[in-house]
Parts: sequence; C-alpha cells; structure tokens
Amino acid sequence: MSTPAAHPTKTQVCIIGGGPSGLLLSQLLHLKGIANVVLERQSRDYVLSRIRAGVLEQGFAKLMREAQCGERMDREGEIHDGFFIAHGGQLSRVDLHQHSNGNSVMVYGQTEVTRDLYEARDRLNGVVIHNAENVQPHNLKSEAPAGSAESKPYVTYQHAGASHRIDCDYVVGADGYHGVSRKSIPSHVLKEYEKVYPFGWLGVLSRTPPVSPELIYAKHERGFALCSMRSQVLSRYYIQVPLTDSVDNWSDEAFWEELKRRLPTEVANRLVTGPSIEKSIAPLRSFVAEPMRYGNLFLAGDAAHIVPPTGARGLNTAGSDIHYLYHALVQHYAKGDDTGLEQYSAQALARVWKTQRFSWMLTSLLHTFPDNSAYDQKLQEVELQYLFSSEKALGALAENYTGLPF
Ligand code: RFL
Ligand code: PHB
Repeated sequence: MSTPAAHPTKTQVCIIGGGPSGLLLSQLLHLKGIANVVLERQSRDYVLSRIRAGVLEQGFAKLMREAQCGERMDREGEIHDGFFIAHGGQLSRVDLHQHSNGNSVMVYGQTEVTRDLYEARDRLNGVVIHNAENVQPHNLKSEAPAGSAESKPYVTYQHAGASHRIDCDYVVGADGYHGVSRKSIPSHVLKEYEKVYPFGWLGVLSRTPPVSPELIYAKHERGFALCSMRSQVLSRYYIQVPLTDSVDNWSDEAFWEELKRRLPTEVANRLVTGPSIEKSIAPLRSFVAEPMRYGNLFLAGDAAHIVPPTGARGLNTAGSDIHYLYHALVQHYAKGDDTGLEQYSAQALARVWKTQRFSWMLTSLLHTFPDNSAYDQKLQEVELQYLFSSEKALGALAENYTGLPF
C-alpha cells in the first residue's frame, strides 16, 4: 500500500480518480520521470471489488506492457481469436483473426488490470491517496500570464479530517462518469450528448467453468444475453433486464433459468450453474462530453464518455485517451512542445465517436427494444443475415471489436 510520508503539496500532474485510467496514466508518467499524484475517493478494496470489463483490445494490452504491468496479464489472460453470435437458435462464429488481419482480443478482467496497476504503483512508491474526500480542482483556466504561479491550477481535498492542497501544472479528470472533474467545466463550455437505453444488464459472476471457450453474444426475443468469462473456472454472464428490475428480485435460480431460455438448446444443456459470487445491474447508456480539455484540465475515460458494454469498448477507449494524453504530456515536459496537448481533445474525440457508433450499432442489433415494431425486428434479422453473408461486413465488425488503431 503506498502510504505517502505526507500529503504532497506540489506535483506536476494531479490525477483525480484511481480507476484504470488514472492509475495507468500515473504509472506511464512516472516511468518518464513526470511527478504525479492520484486522488481516489474510495478505498483500494472498494475499487478492487468492482466487477466490470473483461475484454481488452491489443492496443490496451500493449499499453499495459509499456507501463511494465503486463506480466501477469500475458501469463493468465486468454487470447481469443473469435466470438459467437447466437440468433434464431443457431451459433455463428465471428473469426476475428481471419477478418482483421490476424488480430485478436485478450480476455483479462478489469479487476485484475486494476490490481496489477496498484501493485506497479506500489513498486515505484507512486503516490495514490485513497479515501480522498471533497476533491475539488481550482483555477483551471486562469487569466494570469501563462507560466506564472497564479496561472497554475490546484486541487483541494480532505483526508482523515484534515484539509489539503496540491499545486500542479495540469489536472487530469479520470474520475469516471459520476466524478467531479467534468462538473468543474462551466456549462456554457461543455456540450453533452446522451442516449439512455430502456434496459440494463444483470450480471452474475460464478465459480463455474465457462459454457463456451469463446464469448457468446445471444440475440433472443426474450432479451439479449452474454456468456463471458474471467478464467477457465470463473464465468461472467449477463442478461438484458428492464430498468425497473432490482437485483433482489433475481434469485440465482431465476437468473440461470432465464439465461438458459435465451441460449441455443445445445449451449443451455451444457451450462454449468452455481452460486453467484457477485450480482449487479448496470443501466445502459451512451454519453460524450465535449471538449475533453478545459484550460489545464484534461478529461479521460468514463469521465468524458460512456458506452453500453455490448461492444466491450469502455475500458479500451479509456486506454486510447490515456495513450494520447500520456504522449502529449511527455512531449510537453521533454521537449516543451504543446502540440499534443492542444490536439488532445479533438484527437481523442475522433476515436471516441467511432467507438460510440460501434457500441450503439451492436447494442441496437442484439437487444430487444420494448417499442420495436415488426418492421424494426425484421431489420435486425436481415442485418444479421447480411453480416454473416458478407466478408466485408464481418471485416468491419472484427476491425472495430479488436480495436481501431490509435
Ligand atoms: P472508473 O473505472 O469509473 O474509475 C473512476 C475512479 O474515480 C473515482 N472517483 C473519484 N475520485 C476522487 N474524487 C472524486 N470526486 C471521484 N469520483 C469518482 C472512482 O471511485 C473510480 O475509482 O473510470 P475509468 O478509470 O475511466 O475506467 C473506465 C472503465 O471502468 C469502464 O469504461 C469499463 O468498465 C466499461 N466496461 C467495459 N469496457 C471494456 O473496454 N471492455 C469490456 O468488456 C467492458 N465491460 C464495462 C463492461 C462496464 C460495465 N459496467 C458495470 C458499466 C461491463 C460492464 C457491466
Ligand atoms: C465481460 O466479460 O464482463 C464482458 C465481456 C464482453 C462485453 C461486455 C462485458 O462486451
């Protein structure tokens, strides 16, 4: 556990949020000699108890290696060359390898990514302050002459009853959708785009062998279902549920029964069930905030954008933000060149919108929408028929799922 001897009063980059985005940036900057502090509202145990993403694109995995955090991921993560789409009682395979010039994805949970990042931060004595309360960035866009002390931002927070202040050059808002950073940007500057879907995903983690060696995305008239995994002994399953449902209404038995109904019979017959070790409902939402820079504040990851989990893009898109921001900050500190910082928002958003499009497309294709007409349903069906009859359509799916270049 990194316990700072004292709370630093000065750093170069103050990062708000100790999720995967904040920790990855912190580690990468540290390796380049750029001082930084991470302020996290929750305890480490709490952050590590969140079960979220499971699929990493190669670009994200590469960034983990660059951050010297890839060893366990490469040992324990599973390379997947394809996945299945179940529809009309059949399983159709999307061969990612074949349709994306030999690309693949890595199945390795976000919880493990975060654990590896914390351990790396500890090894280098990185400063991660947990249980930081009332974190607030200040002076993000000052009128004072650039470079003067008065022009610089600072961040205040409370910890164990005491108030603290960190002066810095830049603030990075990596504090997720509910964080304080985006809210610090004046509303006349920020433009928000949002789409809320009329359903959520009920997710269950169980100590059972996965039903399939590769993920199965199932389209069914009763609602979407997903069979995923964390390892050969740990499975992660999801079913689409109405937003009005609560976890308390779903016993394990009811969950397994409903999941089986939505899978092709031969898959349902081999499903191994067991007690859930985690069960939660996530609402599905698409969201983008523009711009991703305000003065000396840079937003990254879920703080700036959210996708429905269908395309497995959220964490991966956070990774591409961190890639751009990391290189821009290195360019600034090593060469005094601010081009990357100036281009950050536009560059990150260009890729963000492509992942929005893909996540929306896959969500629309595979879910049951309460107000869909018979015509809408026919379109979903023909879209799937077209997909599996066209090398080019499969190529586009594989290209997006394995990750657009950054
Ligand atoms: P996080 O993970 O939300 O971390 C933000 C951190 O900031 C802290 N925080 C604050 N700290 C200080 N002061 C404040 N005022 C603060 N407010 C908040 C929070 O405590 C937290 O620790 O954002 P980050 O780092 O940008 O990471 C983003 C990812 O977590 C997210 O995009 C993914 O989990 C999305 N996602 C998936 N992404 C993928 O790429 N592949 C997947 O397979 C995938 N599956 C998923 C997913 C998300 C899901 N849910 C639950 C929404 C599956 C699901 C079900
Ligand atoms: C997961 O394993 O949690 C997971 C996998 C693929 C997705 C979403 C979530 O598209």
